[in-house]
Amino acid sequence: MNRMRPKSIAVFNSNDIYPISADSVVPFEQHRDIFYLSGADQEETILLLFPDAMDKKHREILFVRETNEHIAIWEGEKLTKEKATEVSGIRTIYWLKEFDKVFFDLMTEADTIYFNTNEHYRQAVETRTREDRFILACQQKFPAHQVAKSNPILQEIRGIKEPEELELMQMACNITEKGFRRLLGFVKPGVYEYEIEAELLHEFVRNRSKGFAYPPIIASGNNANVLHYLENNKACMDGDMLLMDVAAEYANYSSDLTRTIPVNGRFTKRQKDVYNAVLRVKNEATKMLVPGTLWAEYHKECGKLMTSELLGLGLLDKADVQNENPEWPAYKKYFMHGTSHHIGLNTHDYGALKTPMKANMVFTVEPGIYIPDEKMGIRLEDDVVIQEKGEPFNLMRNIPIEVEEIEELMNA
Ligand SMILES: [Mn+2]
Repeated sequence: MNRMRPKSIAVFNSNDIYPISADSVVPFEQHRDIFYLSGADQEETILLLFPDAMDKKHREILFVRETNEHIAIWEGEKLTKEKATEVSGIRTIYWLKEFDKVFFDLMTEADTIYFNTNEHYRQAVETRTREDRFILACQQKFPAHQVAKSNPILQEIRGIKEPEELELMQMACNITEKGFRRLLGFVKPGVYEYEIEAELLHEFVRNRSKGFAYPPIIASGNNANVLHYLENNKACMDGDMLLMDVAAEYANYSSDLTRTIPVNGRFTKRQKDVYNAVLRVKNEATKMLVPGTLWAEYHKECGKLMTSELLGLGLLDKADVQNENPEWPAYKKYFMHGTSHHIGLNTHDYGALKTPMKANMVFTVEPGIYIPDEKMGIRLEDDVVIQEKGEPFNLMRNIPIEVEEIEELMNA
């Protein structure tokens, strides 16, 4: 609210419950902005912020769907007014059916309306969200109001994590750790990728996670060279590597882990060499995640680290590098994705990307080397918190990553 213009209102809507067909729906996932701002994890909820409201009780209002005994019996407990205050800290709670009237009245006091558009750098939304429908209706009804964007404010504040958020993210990482340790004793030649998925889900859910923070990638052999492989339906073969990009959510916060292990529990010399090259890039890249670093520059430096490792592995030669196209450097043949993204309430979270990094931003670090000719794709990924001073704090510091430790645990 401190960053809003004078005499302005901001409105945030819940996500819809998305239909499948007939009466089936996708399990509800709250829009992360209204969740971040209010803690309300329920459909058909609206948050309204109006710092200059003439009536002080209208500075913050949460509108929730009116609950009753019938809803309680069929759908379970929904937010009552008291419970909504308890969850959000907001004193003024109205039923949703009062929204139009209250909103019209407040809009007559306001000059500007903040709309919550989705400006995430990777967004590709084709459906019309509840937020989109609100914006269209509002523009029709209040054509003389000025319009402003909530998104840049949210990108900035959500990008820098509060201590409470870091605690929840650590919890998510700890649950992920339990899942990973469980599967180290489970993976062996002949196991199907989906069996590993089931082991992970079991461990996540019994630790009070809703499940995977994002669709799990469990990719043995050459499946690891399909970056967004989601089938998870092949048998893991003796001698192959197994790439797993799998992590738990906790309290709507994501963790994001990648580990690559040998199916039979022992790395070959070549597998170990490629693995350790990726690990060195990860460790060196992590050191660059300090306040002041620019995301774009960081990625250039990661490219240089990777180039030198690929030369060492004999995958590139000097001529490849000397003749490389600066727009698509030679290393991209084996490492074609980014090294880091913000992580938080969304796995690819909000956060400033064009201004220098700041303390308490949380980033993944996830270099990889993909060699289809050698039936191998190796990626390693941890989540780290930028510190005021010194190297970042690794939320996944306890999850095994060294070759020796992986081999020991797989053969215990
Ligand atoms: Mn990631």
